Parts: sequence; structure tokens; C-alpha cells
Amino acid sequence: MPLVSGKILLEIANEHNFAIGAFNFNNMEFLKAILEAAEEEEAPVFIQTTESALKYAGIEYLAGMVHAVKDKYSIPFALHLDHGKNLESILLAIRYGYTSVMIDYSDKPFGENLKITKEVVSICAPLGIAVEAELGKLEGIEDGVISREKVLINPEEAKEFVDKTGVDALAPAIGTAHGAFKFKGKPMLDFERLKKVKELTGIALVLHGASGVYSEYVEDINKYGGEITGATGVPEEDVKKAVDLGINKVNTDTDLRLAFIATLRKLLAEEKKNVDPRKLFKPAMDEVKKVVKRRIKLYKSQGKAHFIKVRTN
Ligand code: TD3
Ligand code: ZN
Repeated sequence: MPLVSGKILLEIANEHNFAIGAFNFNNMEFLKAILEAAEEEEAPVFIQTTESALKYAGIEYLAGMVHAVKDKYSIPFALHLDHGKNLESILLAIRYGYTSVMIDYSDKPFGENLKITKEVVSICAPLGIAVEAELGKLEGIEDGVISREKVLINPEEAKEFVDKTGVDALAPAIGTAHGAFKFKGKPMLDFERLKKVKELTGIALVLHGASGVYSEYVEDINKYGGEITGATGVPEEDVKKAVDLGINKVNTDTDLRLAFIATLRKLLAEEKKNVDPRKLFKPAMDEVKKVVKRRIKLYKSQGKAHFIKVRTN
């Protein structure tokens, strides 16, 4: 099945109470690992690029690869712009055949966020392109801190935002953060708030900053010359609970990076005579593939590819 609209993926996941994995890529190695893993698990999937990925590789390369390989796979997948920061990025993604975009004005006042999101929906909806927006800020929260009201999503605001913008998906800030250092203390996700947002909006919800930061990769990175002591992620149990409470898309980037880098560090240390990058990248890709499969199972999207039925001609 070729590229499909993010709308259909979000709708089906919302209807059937599971989440679809959204994995970031910057190069051929990650893209291939993600698509192969999803194909083998018969899972629908989002493949996504941030603006910095586009800056690194160029949109011609990243979108070009996707369009060149899309018919090799039978699973439905959407090409998504992750954390689009302005209208120019959105328009660029549309020109390059993206089927889903995120407009992220979460660091701006509520009114501005609402206005730009409405505008993006008015452009994308007629084209069948899904729109995701974010409310609240992606910062780890600490126990008992009053500032949580300032950082996390306000469920009543979420209801107003969804009604007025017509977005397809909303990313609620509930205490997760991007990267390999998510929490100062114990992981704390505000599940009550998540539940309320789902009850009030009924919309497809997206969990950002969801990586598990698995200890086996952190240990290998530290063992072979890296220094990421104290790295922490979201426990798998918490991700599972979030999916049960209404999360329909889960973003994972850091876990793939850690798997890749841990493998590279280990091989570089062990194979001192190797000068062929492929002998490093292939095992690293295989490790990324393993993580993608693990996450797909965690989100309950394994075997769900056939739920998506779209006309392809
Ligand atoms: O939107 N993303 C991916 C890009 C974040 C910048 O690297 C996420 O929410 C993924 O979060 P995580 O937990 O993998 O860092
Ligand atoms: Zn994110």
C-alpha cells in the first residue's frame, strides 16, 4: 500500500483504542529499519522528520527516498512533519508529498496557537492531509510542584482548541520530555489529565517524548566511551497505560538513536581493523529494527495494518 493520509491512521487508531508508532528518521538507515520492522510486524506506521532532519539531509533526499521506496511495502504508512514551527515548513512539506503535519506553536500564547493551527487546518483539510497540534510544554514535572499548571495541558482549553481549530490530533503535555534525560526524579505522567482531555475532546491524542531509554543501550554507551550516566525514559508500563487512556500516536526518536549509537560504539571499540562503514551501519540498523518492533508491540499496533482500507488508485 502506498503512502496514506495520516487522517485515516489516526481515525482507525482512535476507533480501535490502540496507538500507531511514529518514528523519526534522518537518513536511509533509519528509514529502512523502520519500514522493514513495521512491514514484518504488519503494523501501520508514521515515519517522520523534524525541521532539523530536513536541515541535515535536505527534504529532497528524505522525501525522495520515501517516494522511491513506498511501493516496496504493503503496510499503510504516513509521512509526517514533526514539530513544524511555521507556515513555510508546512507548505514545504505539502509540496514534497507529506500526508500529515504538525504545527507546533506550543511555546506561544494560546490565542496565537489557535489562530495558526486553524489556518493550517484550512490549508491541509481540503488536501486530505492530517494536522497535529500541541498544547502545554514538553517538560518533565516534579512531584508537588505548583508550576505543573503552567506547563501541562489544560483540559478545558483543549476542548475549546479542538472545537475551534478542527485539528485531527492533539499532543497534550502530560509530563514527558524529549531526549535521554526526561526526569530529575521519578517519572511522573499526569494520567488524570490525559483522561480528562480524552473525555472532553474525543480526538486522537499523541504522546511525545515517550522513549523508554532502555538501560541495556545506556550501559553499552557508557561502557564503550560515552557519557550519558543518569539517562532516564518513560517506563513501558506508563506508555501502555497512556495508550489505554486514549493515546493514538506515540513519537519515538531517542530510543532509535540510543540503539544505533550503542551498536556503533561497541563495534568501533571491538573491530579495530574495520574501515567499511557498512559493517557498522548494518548491525546498527538491525538494532534499530529490534527497537521499532518492541515499540510497535507496546503500542498494540502489531497486526493492525489490515484495519486500514483505502483506495490506492
Ligand atoms: O517529536 N519527537 C521526536 C523528535 C524530538 C526531537 O529529537 C518526540 O516526541 C520523541 O521523543 P523522544 O522521547 O524519543 O526523545
Ligand atoms: Zn516531539
